[in-house]
Amino acid sequence: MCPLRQDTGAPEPSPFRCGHVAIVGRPNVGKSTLLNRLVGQKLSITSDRPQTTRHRIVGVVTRADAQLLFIDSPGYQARQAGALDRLLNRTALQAAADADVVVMLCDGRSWTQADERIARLLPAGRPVLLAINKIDAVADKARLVALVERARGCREFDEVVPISARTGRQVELLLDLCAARLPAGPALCEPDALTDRSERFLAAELIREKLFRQLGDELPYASTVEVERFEETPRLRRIHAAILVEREGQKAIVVGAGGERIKRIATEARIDLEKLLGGKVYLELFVKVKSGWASNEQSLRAYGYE
Ligand SMILES: Nc1nc2c(ncn2[C@@H]2O[C@H](COP(=O)(O)OP(=O)(O)OP(=O)(O)O)[C@@H](O)[C@H]2O)c(=O)[nH]1
Ligand SMILES: [Mg+2]
Repeated sequence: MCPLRQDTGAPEPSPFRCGHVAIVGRPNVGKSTLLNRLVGQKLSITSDRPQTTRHRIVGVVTRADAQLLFIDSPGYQARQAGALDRLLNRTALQAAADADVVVMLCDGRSWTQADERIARLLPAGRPVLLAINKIDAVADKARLVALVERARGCREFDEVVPISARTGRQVELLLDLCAARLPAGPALCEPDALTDRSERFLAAELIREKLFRQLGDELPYASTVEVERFEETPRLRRIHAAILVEREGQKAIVVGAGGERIKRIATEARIDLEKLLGGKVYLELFVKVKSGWASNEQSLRAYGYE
C-alpha cells in the first residue's frame, strides 16, 4: 500500500532537466557568438564573413537545475553552390531534427526570405524559440515589432526574445526559457565539461578563424586547416598545423610578403588557444597546396566534414 503523502503545501521541487538545444539560422546572424556567450568561453569561431562555421560543435552549460547542450551549426544557405554548401545545410537541419529544443536566430535589422525558408523547414512537434539578435544595433524599436509580426506569419514560435549575443543582453532569459523546455533527466556530461570537441579540433578551428579574419575577401572559400601533430608535454602543447589551399597562387596570399601574414595568423591563434586551453602553446603553421579537397563529399569527409 502506498503511504499517504502529507500535503505540506510546499511546491513540488522541479526535476533536473537535460537535453540538446540547436541554434539555427542563416549565415552571419550570430549563432556562434551566442554559443560562446552562453558557455562563457570562446569555443566556436566567429567572423563577419558568412559561413564561418563549418562543423557542428556542442557547448555545455551546467546549472544547479539543468544541463543544456547547445549545438552550433553552419548557417543554412538559401542558395547551394556546391558540395560543401549541400553538406553544411544538411548539418544545420540535422542539428534541429535531433534537438529537444530549437532556437532559431535572426538578425534584428532584417527578416529575409532566407529566414522565412528556415522557419518553414524547422521540425514540428518540439519547442521552437525565436531569438532576435543584434538588438544593440537596432535604433528604431518599432522595426522589431514589424519583424516579429512577419516572423510569426511564417510559423508559430513558443517564445520570441530580442537579445544581443555581443553584449549579453537577455541571453540569461533565453537560457532560462530553453532550460524550462528540456525533458527531465540526469546530466549527460560531466558538470565541468565545456564541449564535445577535442583540443585538436579547437586548435584547427581557431587557426581557421584567424585565417578568415586576416584575409577577408581575399580568402579562397576552399581553404581549411589540418592539425598534423598535437603533442602534450607537462610544460606545453606543441601543435603543427597546415593550412590547405587549392592553388599555388593562394599559398602566396596566405603566407604574405616575407611570411608576415602567416606569422600574424599563428600569433593570434596561439594567444586565443592559450586562453582557451589554459597553458602554454607552441604553434607551427605552414601552407600546403592540395587541389580538389573541397570538390566532392568523399574528400570533404576525409577532412572531418560530416
Ligand atoms: N552588433 C552585433 N553584432 C553581432 C552580435 N552577435 C554577433 N554579431 C556579429 O555578427 C557577425 C557574425 O557572427 P557569427 O557568430 O560568426 O555568426 P554565425 O551566425 O555563427 O555565422 P556563420 O557561422 O557564418 O553561419 C560577427 O561579426 C559578430 O561579431 C550582436 O549581438 N550584435
Ligand atoms: Mg557560426
